[in-house]
Amino acid sequence: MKLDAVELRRIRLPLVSPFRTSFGTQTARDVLLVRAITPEAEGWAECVAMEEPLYSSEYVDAAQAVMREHLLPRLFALDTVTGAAVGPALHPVKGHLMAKAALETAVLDAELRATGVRFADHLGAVRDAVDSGVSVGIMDSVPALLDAVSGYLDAGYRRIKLKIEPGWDVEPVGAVREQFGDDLLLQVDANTAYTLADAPHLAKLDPFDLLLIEQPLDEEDVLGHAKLARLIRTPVCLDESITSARIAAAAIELGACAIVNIKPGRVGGYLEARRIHDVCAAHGIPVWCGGMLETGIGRAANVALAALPNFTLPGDTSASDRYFSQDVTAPFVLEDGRLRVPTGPGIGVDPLPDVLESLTASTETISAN
Ligand code: OSB
Ligand code: MG
Repeated sequence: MKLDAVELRRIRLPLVSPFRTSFGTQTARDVLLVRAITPEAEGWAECVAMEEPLYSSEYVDAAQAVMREHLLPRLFALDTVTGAAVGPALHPVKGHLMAKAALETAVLDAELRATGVRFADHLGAVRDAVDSGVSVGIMDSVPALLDAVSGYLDAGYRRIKLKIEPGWDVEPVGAVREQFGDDLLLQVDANTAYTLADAPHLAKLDPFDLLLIEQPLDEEDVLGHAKLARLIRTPVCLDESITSARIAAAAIELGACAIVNIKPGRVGGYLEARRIHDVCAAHGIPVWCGGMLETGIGRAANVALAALPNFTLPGDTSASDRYFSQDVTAPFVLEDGRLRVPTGPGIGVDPLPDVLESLTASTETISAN
Protein backbone atom coordinates (compact mmCIF):
# COMPACT_ATOMS: atom_id res chain seq x y z
CA MET A 1 0.00 0.00 0.00
CA LYS A 2 1.21 3.50 -0.79
CA LEU A 3 0.48 6.23 1.73
CA ASP A 4 -0.59 9.23 -0.38
CA ALA A 5 -1.51 11.69 2.37
CA VAL A 6 -2.58 12.02 5.97
CA GLU A 7 -5.22 14.41 7.21
CA LEU A 8 -4.81 15.75 10.75
CA ARG A 9 -8.13 17.09 11.97
CA ARG A 10 -8.79 18.76 15.31
CA ILE A 11 -12.30 18.55 16.68
CA ARG A 12 -13.72 19.96 19.89
CA LEU A 13 -16.49 18.20 21.83
CA PRO A 14 -18.00 19.21 25.16
CA LEU A 15 -18.24 16.49 27.83
CA VAL A 16 -21.72 15.85 29.25
CA SER A 17 -20.33 16.56 32.72
CA PRO A 18 -16.97 17.76 34.06
CA PHE A 19 -14.50 14.91 34.65
CA ARG A 20 -12.27 15.54 37.65
CA THR A 21 -9.20 13.43 38.43
CA SER A 22 -6.26 13.94 40.77
CA PHE A 23 -4.48 15.75 37.91
CA GLY A 24 -7.20 18.14 36.78
CA THR A 25 -10.75 18.78 35.59
CA GLN A 26 -11.85 18.37 31.98
CA THR A 27 -15.01 19.87 30.56
CA ALA A 28 -14.33 19.30 26.85
CA ARG A 29 -12.15 17.18 24.58
CA ASP A 30 -9.74 18.62 22.02
CA VAL A 31 -9.24 15.57 19.81
CA LEU A 32 -6.76 14.99 17.00
CA LEU A 33 -8.21 12.63 14.39
CA VAL A 34 -5.92 11.01 11.84
CA ARG A 35 -7.10 9.94 8.38
CA ALA A 36 -4.68 7.84 6.33
CA ILE A 37 -5.33 8.18 2.61
CA THR A 38 -4.18 5.35 0.34
CA PRO A 39 -5.27 4.39 -3.20
CA GLU A 40 -7.10 1.32 -1.84
CA ALA A 41 -8.86 2.71 1.24
CA GLU A 42 -8.90 5.35 3.94
CA GLY A 43 -8.17 4.60 7.57
CA TRP A 44 -9.15 6.49 10.73
CA ALA A 45 -7.65 6.81 14.17
CA GLU A 46 -7.87 9.03 17.22
CA CYS A 47 -4.83 10.36 19.06
CA VAL A 48 -5.46 10.13 22.82
CA ALA A 49 -3.02 12.87 23.81
CA MET A 50 -4.87 15.40 25.97
CA GLU A 51 -4.84 19.18 25.86
CA GLU A 52 -2.28 19.50 28.67
CA PRO A 53 0.63 17.21 29.63
CA LEU A 54 -0.87 16.21 33.01
CA TYR A 55 -1.66 12.51 32.55
CA SER A 56 1.55 11.92 30.58
CA SER A 57 4.23 14.11 29.01
CA GLU A 58 2.39 14.09 25.68
CA TYR A 59 -0.18 16.70 24.69
CA VAL A 60 -2.21 17.18 21.57
CA ASP A 61 -0.39 20.17 20.02
CA ALA A 62 2.93 18.36 20.47
CA ALA A 63 1.48 15.15 19.00
CA GLN A 64 0.40 17.00 15.87
CA ALA A 65 3.80 18.72 15.58
CA VAL A 66 5.81 15.51 15.95
CA MET A 67 3.60 13.78 13.38
CA ARG A 68 4.15 16.60 10.90
CA GLU A 69 7.86 17.20 11.53
CA HIS A 70 9.26 13.78 12.42
CA LEU A 71 6.89 10.84 12.04
CA LEU A 72 5.07 11.37 8.76
CA PRO A 73 8.27 12.04 6.75
CA ARG A 74 9.47 8.59 7.87
CA LEU A 75 6.24 6.94 6.72
CA PHE A 76 6.18 8.79 3.40
CA ALA A 77 9.74 7.58 2.79
CA LEU A 78 8.53 3.96 2.71
CA ASP A 79 7.72 2.51 -0.72
CA THR A 80 4.90 0.50 0.71
CA VAL A 81 3.33 0.91 4.11
CA THR A 82 1.43 -1.58 6.27
CA GLY A 83 0.25 -1.39 9.86
CA ALA A 84 3.08 -3.72 10.90
CA ALA A 85 5.70 -1.55 9.15
CA VAL A 86 4.80 1.64 11.02
CA GLY A 87 6.35 0.71 14.39
CA PRO A 88 9.78 -0.19 12.98
CA ALA A 89 9.80 2.90 10.71
CA LEU A 90 9.07 5.21 13.65
CA HIS A 91 11.31 3.41 16.16
CA PRO A 92 14.27 5.83 15.78
CA VAL A 93 12.10 8.64 17.19
CA LYS A 94 12.09 8.41 20.99
CA GLY A 95 8.85 8.54 22.92
CA HIS A 96 5.70 10.18 21.48
CA LEU A 97 3.85 6.89 21.88
CA MET A 98 0.38 8.44 21.55
CA ALA A 99 1.31 10.13 18.28
CA LYS A 100 2.88 6.91 16.96
CA ALA A 101 -0.14 4.87 18.05
CA ALA A 102 -2.54 7.07 16.11
CA LEU A 103 -0.50 6.82 12.90
CA GLU A 104 -0.11 3.05 13.20
CA THR A 105 -3.83 2.63 13.84
CA ALA A 106 -4.89 4.80 10.89
CA VAL A 107 -2.59 2.88 8.52
CA LEU A 108 -3.71 -0.47 9.93
CA ASP A 109 -7.35 0.56 9.56
CA ALA A 110 -6.78 1.48 5.91
CA GLU A 111 -5.00 -1.84 5.30
CA LEU A 112 -7.73 -3.88 6.97
CA ARG A 113 -10.52 -2.01 5.17
CA ALA A 114 -8.71 -2.63 1.88
CA THR A 115 -8.53 -6.36 2.61
CA GLY A 116 -11.95 -6.67 4.27
CA VAL A 117 -10.65 -7.82 7.66
CA ARG A 118 -12.15 -6.73 10.99
CA PHE A 119 -9.78 -5.02 13.42
CA ALA A 120 -11.02 -7.44 16.11
CA ASP A 121 -10.21 -10.50 13.99
CA HIS A 122 -6.80 -9.12 13.08
CA LEU A 123 -6.00 -8.74 16.79
CA GLY A 124 -7.39 -12.14 17.80
CA ALA A 125 -10.73 -11.33 19.41
CA VAL A 126 -12.72 -14.17 20.96
CA ARG A 127 -15.92 -12.30 21.98
CA ASP A 128 -18.51 -10.26 20.11
CA ALA A 129 -19.35 -7.98 23.03
CA VAL A 130 -17.33 -6.68 25.99
CA ASP A 131 -18.28 -5.93 29.59
CA SER A 132 -18.44 -2.22 30.31
CA GLY A 133 -17.31 -0.40 33.39
CA VAL A 134 -17.40 3.32 34.05
CA SER A 135 -14.82 5.69 35.49
CA VAL A 136 -16.43 8.13 37.94
CA GLY A 137 -14.69 11.44 38.58
CA ILE A 138 -14.03 13.15 41.89
CA MET A 139 -17.18 14.96 43.04
CA ASP A 140 -17.94 17.89 45.31
CA SER A 141 -19.70 15.73 47.89
CA VAL A 142 -20.42 12.12 48.81
CA PRO A 143 -24.18 12.47 48.09
CA ALA A 144 -23.34 13.76 44.59
CA LEU A 145 -21.06 10.73 44.08
CA LEU A 146 -23.72 8.26 45.29
CA ASP A 147 -26.16 9.88 42.87
CA ALA A 148 -23.78 9.54 39.94
CA VAL A 149 -22.94 5.90 40.76
CA SER A 150 -26.61 5.09 41.14
CA GLY A 151 -27.32 6.51 37.67
CA TYR A 152 -24.54 4.44 36.09
CA LEU A 153 -25.72 1.25 37.81
CA ASP A 154 -29.27 1.91 36.58
CA ALA A 155 -27.84 2.23 33.06
CA GLY A 156 -26.34 -1.26 33.47
CA TYR A 157 -22.61 -0.69 33.97
CA ARG A 158 -20.97 -3.84 35.30
CA ARG A 159 -18.17 -2.23 37.27
CA ILE A 160 -17.54 1.12 38.95
CA LYS A 161 -14.15 2.83 39.13
CA LEU A 162 -13.82 5.77 41.49
CA LYS A 163 -11.16 8.40 40.95
CA ILE A 164 -9.39 9.11 44.25
CA GLU A 165 -6.84 11.55 45.63
CA PRO A 166 -5.65 12.47 49.15
CA GLY A 167 -8.74 13.85 50.90
CA TRP A 168 -11.15 11.92 48.61
CA ASP A 169 -10.50 8.25 49.22
CA VAL A 170 -11.52 6.21 52.29
CA GLU A 171 -14.75 8.09 52.97
CA PRO A 172 -16.28 8.14 49.45
CA VAL A 173 -15.14 4.57 48.71
CA GLY A 174 -16.65 3.36 52.00
CA ALA A 175 -19.89 5.21 51.26
CA VAL A 176 -20.22 3.61 47.81
CA ARG A 177 -19.49 0.12 49.19
CA GLU A 178 -22.00 0.65 52.00
CA GLN A 179 -24.73 2.02 49.70
CA PHE A 180 -24.45 -0.47 46.84
CA GLY A 181 -23.40 -3.63 48.64
CA ASP A 182 -20.68 -6.25 48.54
CA ASP A 183 -21.54 -7.65 45.09
CA LEU A 184 -20.66 -4.41 43.29
CA LEU A 185 -17.41 -4.72 41.31
CA LEU A 186 -15.57 -1.67 42.62
CA GLN A 187 -12.07 -0.31 41.99
CA VAL A 188 -10.19 2.97 42.42
CA ASP A 189 -7.73 5.03 40.36
CA ALA A 190 -5.30 7.50 41.97
CA ASN A 191 -3.46 8.71 38.84
CA THR A 192 -0.13 8.88 40.76
CA ALA A 193 -1.47 11.05 43.62
CA TYR A 194 0.20 9.17 46.53
CA THR A 195 3.66 8.23 47.76
CA LEU A 196 4.92 5.07 49.40
CA ALA A 197 4.69 6.90 52.75
CA ASP A 198 0.89 6.80 52.28
CA ALA A 199 0.86 2.97 52.50
CA PRO A 200 -0.73 2.89 55.99
CA HIS A 201 -3.46 5.23 54.77
CA LEU A 202 -4.07 3.24 51.57
CA ALA A 203 -4.33 0.08 53.71
CA LYS A 204 -7.55 1.60 55.10
CA LEU A 205 -9.11 0.72 51.72
CA ASP A 206 -8.43 -3.00 52.42
CA PRO A 207 -11.79 -3.71 54.12
CA PHE A 208 -13.73 -2.58 51.03
CA ASP A 209 -12.68 -5.60 48.93
CA LEU A 210 -11.74 -3.55 45.90
CA LEU A 211 -10.89 -5.30 42.63
CA LEU A 212 -7.76 -3.18 42.42
CA ILE A 213 -6.08 0.16 43.06
CA GLU A 214 -4.80 1.72 39.85
CA GLN A 215 -1.53 3.67 39.71
CA PRO A 216 -1.29 4.99 43.28
CA LEU A 217 2.35 6.14 42.87
CA ASP A 218 4.45 8.08 40.38
CA GLU A 219 4.69 6.65 36.87
CA GLU A 220 8.43 6.02 37.28
CA ASP A 221 8.08 4.42 40.72
CA VAL A 222 7.76 0.80 39.65
CA LEU A 223 9.82 -0.38 42.63
CA GLY A 224 7.60 1.69 44.97
CA HIS A 225 4.54 -0.13 43.63
CA ALA A 226 6.24 -3.46 44.35
CA LYS A 227 6.86 -2.37 47.94
CA LEU A 228 3.35 -0.98 48.33
CA ALA A 229 1.88 -4.24 47.05
CA ARG A 230 3.40 -5.98 50.09
CA LEU A 231 1.85 -3.44 52.49
CA ILE A 232 -1.78 -3.40 51.32
CA ARG A 233 -4.31 -6.14 50.50
CA THR A 234 -5.93 -4.41 47.52
CA PRO A 235 -4.30 -5.71 44.30
CA VAL A 236 -2.10 -3.11 42.61
CA CYS A 237 -2.82 -2.33 38.94
CA LEU A 238 -0.56 -0.16 36.78
CA ASP A 239 -1.70 2.33 34.14
CA GLU A 240 0.75 5.25 33.59
CA SER A 241 3.86 3.12 34.32
CA ILE A 242 3.16 0.56 31.58
CA THR A 243 4.49 2.00 28.33
CA SER A 244 5.67 -1.21 26.62
CA ALA A 245 5.60 -5.00 26.81
CA ARG A 246 9.17 -4.89 28.10
CA ILE A 247 8.22 -2.61 31.01
CA ALA A 248 5.18 -4.79 31.70
CA ALA A 249 7.38 -7.89 31.93
CA ALA A 250 9.75 -6.09 34.32
CA ALA A 251 6.92 -4.74 36.49
CA ILE A 252 5.41 -8.22 36.75
CA GLU A 253 8.72 -9.84 37.66
CA LEU A 254 9.30 -7.17 40.31
CA GLY A 255 5.87 -7.80 41.84
CA ALA A 256 4.74 -4.25 41.08
CA CYS A 257 1.37 -5.22 39.59
CA ALA A 258 -1.15 -8.03 39.86
CA ILE A 259 -3.30 -6.56 37.08
CA VAL A 260 -2.56 -4.29 34.10
CA ASN A 261 -4.65 -1.54 32.50
CA ILE A 262 -3.87 -1.57 28.77
CA LYS A 263 -4.34 1.67 26.83
CA PRO A 264 -3.17 1.35 23.22
CA GLY A 265 -2.36 5.06 22.95
CA ARG A 266 -0.09 4.98 25.99
CA VAL A 267 1.94 2.02 24.67
CA GLY A 268 2.40 3.11 21.04
CA GLY A 269 -0.46 1.23 19.40
CA TYR A 270 -2.66 -1.85 19.24
CA LEU A 271 0.16 -4.17 18.16
CA GLU A 272 2.20 -3.35 21.28
CA ALA A 273 -1.04 -3.51 23.31
CA ARG A 274 -1.51 -7.06 22.05
CA ARG A 275 2.07 -7.94 23.03
CA ILE A 276 1.36 -6.66 26.56
CA HIS A 277 -1.82 -8.73 26.60
CA ASP A 278 0.26 -11.79 25.65
CA VAL A 279 3.04 -11.12 28.19
CA CYS A 280 0.45 -10.70 30.94
CA ALA A 281 -1.41 -13.85 29.87
CA ALA A 282 1.84 -15.84 30.00
CA HIS A 283 2.34 -14.67 33.60
CA GLY A 284 -1.26 -15.20 34.72
CA ILE A 285 -1.84 -11.45 35.04
CA PRO A 286 -5.36 -10.34 34.04
CA VAL A 287 -5.75 -7.18 31.95
CA TRP A 288 -8.52 -4.73 31.16
CA CYS A 289 -8.91 -2.00 28.57
CA GLY A 290 -8.48 1.55 29.82
CA GLY A 291 -9.86 4.65 28.16
CA MET A 292 -8.95 8.25 27.45
CA LEU A 293 -12.45 9.69 26.96
CA GLU A 294 -12.33 8.61 23.32
CA THR A 295 -14.88 9.41 20.63
CA GLY A 296 -16.43 6.55 18.68
CA ILE A 297 -13.32 6.36 16.47
CA GLY A 298 -10.97 5.43 19.31
CA ARG A 299 -13.66 3.50 21.16
CA ALA A 300 -14.30 1.15 18.22
CA ALA A 301 -10.69 -0.03 18.22
CA ASN A 302 -10.59 -0.28 22.03
CA VAL A 303 -13.69 -2.47 22.06
CA ALA A 304 -12.06 -4.76 19.48
CA LEU A 305 -8.96 -5.06 21.68
CA ALA A 306 -11.05 -5.71 24.78
CA ALA A 307 -12.46 -8.78 23.04
CA LEU A 308 -9.10 -10.60 23.35
CA PRO A 309 -9.06 -13.59 25.75
CA ASN A 310 -7.03 -12.19 28.66
CA PHE A 311 -9.24 -9.07 28.99
CA THR A 312 -11.09 -10.73 31.85
CA LEU A 313 -12.06 -7.62 33.81
CA PRO A 314 -14.59 -5.01 32.61
CA GLY A 315 -12.88 -2.05 30.91
CA ASP A 316 -13.35 1.72 30.92
CA THR A 317 -15.19 1.11 27.65
CA SER A 318 -18.32 3.09 28.41
CA ALA A 319 -21.16 4.06 26.08
CA SER A 320 -20.93 7.24 23.99
CA ASP A 321 -23.56 9.02 26.12
CA ARG A 322 -21.37 8.74 29.22
CA TYR A 323 -19.08 11.28 27.52
CA PHE A 324 -20.85 13.17 24.74
CA SER A 325 -24.36 14.26 23.79
CA GLN A 326 -23.31 13.78 20.14
CA ASP A 327 -20.54 11.33 19.25
CA VAL A 328 -18.71 11.62 15.91
CA THR A 329 -19.78 8.09 14.88
CA ALA A 330 -23.03 6.23 15.39
CA PRO A 331 -23.14 6.02 19.19
CA PHE A 332 -21.89 3.04 21.17
CA VAL A 333 -24.79 1.98 23.36
CA LEU A 334 -24.90 -0.25 26.40
CA GLU A 335 -26.70 -3.54 25.81
CA ASP A 336 -27.10 -5.44 29.07
CA GLY A 337 -23.97 -3.73 30.38
CA ARG A 338 -21.91 -4.54 27.32
CA LEU A 339 -20.68 -2.86 24.15
CA ARG A 340 -20.86 -4.79 20.93
CA VAL A 341 -17.67 -5.25 18.90
CA PRO A 342 -18.13 -3.55 15.50
CA THR A 343 -18.66 -5.98 12.63
CA GLY A 344 -17.49 -4.02 9.56
CA PRO A 345 -13.96 -4.17 8.10
CA GLY A 346 -11.20 -2.23 9.86
CA ILE A 347 -12.37 -0.45 13.01
CA GLY A 348 -15.90 -0.88 11.63
CA VAL A 349 -17.18 2.64 12.23
CA ASP A 350 -17.06 5.85 10.19
CA PRO A 351 -17.30 9.46 11.27
CA LEU A 352 -20.65 11.08 10.47
CA PRO A 353 -19.63 13.70 7.87
CA ASP A 354 -21.99 16.48 9.01
CA VAL A 355 -21.14 16.02 12.68
CA LEU A 356 -17.45 15.91 11.90
CA GLU A 357 -17.65 19.16 9.92
CA SER A 358 -19.64 20.91 12.62
CA LEU A 359 -17.10 20.00 15.33
CA THR A 360 -13.95 20.68 13.29
CA ALA A 361 -11.64 23.42 14.55
CA SER A 362 -8.85 22.91 12.00
CA THR A 363 -7.70 20.53 9.26
CA GLU A 364 -4.20 20.00 7.93
CA THR A 365 -3.38 17.62 5.09
CA ILE A 366 0.19 16.42 4.68
CA SER A 367 1.02 14.68 1.42
CA ALA A 368 3.84 12.44 0.25
CA ASN A 369 6.23 14.74 -1.73
O1 OSB B 1 -6.32 7.18 34.34
O2 OSB B 1 -7.67 5.89 33.38
C1 OSB B 1 -7.23 7.02 33.54
C2 OSB B 1 -9.30 9.48 31.48
C3 OSB B 1 -8.31 10.31 31.01
C4 OSB B 1 -7.01 10.11 31.40
C5 OSB B 1 -6.70 9.05 32.26
C6 OSB B 1 -7.68 8.19 32.72
C7 OSB B 1 -9.01 8.44 32.35
C8 OSB B 1 -10.13 7.65 32.85
C9 OSB B 1 -11.40 7.64 32.02
O3 OSB B 1 -10.14 7.08 33.91
C10 OSB B 1 -11.51 6.43 31.18
C11 OSB B 1 -12.60 6.55 30.14
O4 OSB B 1 -13.76 6.43 30.50
O5 OSB B 1 -12.27 6.75 28.96
MG1 MG C 1 -5.84 5.27 35.14
